[in-house]
Amino acid sequence: MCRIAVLLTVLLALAPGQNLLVNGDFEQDLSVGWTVDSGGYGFRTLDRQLDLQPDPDYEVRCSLYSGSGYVRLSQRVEVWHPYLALSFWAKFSIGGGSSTCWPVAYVGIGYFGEEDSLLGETRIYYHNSYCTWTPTSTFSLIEVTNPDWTEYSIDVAEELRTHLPGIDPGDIRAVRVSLADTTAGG
Ligand SMILES: [Ca+2]
Repeated sequence: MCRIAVLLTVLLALAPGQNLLVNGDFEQDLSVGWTVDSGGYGFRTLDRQLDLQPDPDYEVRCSLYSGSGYVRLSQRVEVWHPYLALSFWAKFSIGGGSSTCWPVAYVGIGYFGEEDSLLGETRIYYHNSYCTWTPTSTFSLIEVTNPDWTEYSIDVAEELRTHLPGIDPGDIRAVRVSLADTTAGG
C-alpha cells in the first residue's frame, strides 16, 4: 500500500516582492491559474480547504492513496532570466511502500527552453528508503527531512549554478512550479 499527501499553504512566490504565479495563495478556485493532471490509479484528492493549517486562509491538498501513478498541480510561468526566488510553506507525509511501489511527495521547479523543451528540474522531495531517484547534471534533488509545516526558499540562480551544471541559465524561457504525489517514480 502506498499513501502520500502533500499540503501546501498560501505562499508560492517567484521573484521577491512580486508574485509571478496566478492564484499562488489558493484563495480562488484551483481552476484559476493551475493545471491538474494525473496518471495511473488510486484514490486521489486535489482540493483546497481552510483548515489544513490553522491560519484563516485556504491551503491546497494533493494526495494519492492506495494507488500507483501520480497526481500533480502545476503552473507554468514565462520568464526571461533565472534570477528568481521560489518560496512556499508545505507539509509532507507518506506511508507504506515497497521496493516496487514507493511513495514520494514533492514540490518541483521545471526549467523549460525554446519550443517547450524540458531542460531539467529541481524537486524538493519527501521519500522513504525505497526511492531510487538520483541526481544528475539536469535533475536536482533537495531532501525534506522535517515533515511538519516548514517554509522553503529556493534561490533559482544559485540552484542552477550549484546543482544543475547541465542547464545553461540563458536558455530558460519558462519555469513550471508543481506540487505532486507519485508512486514508483510515475
Ligand atoms: Ca488555513
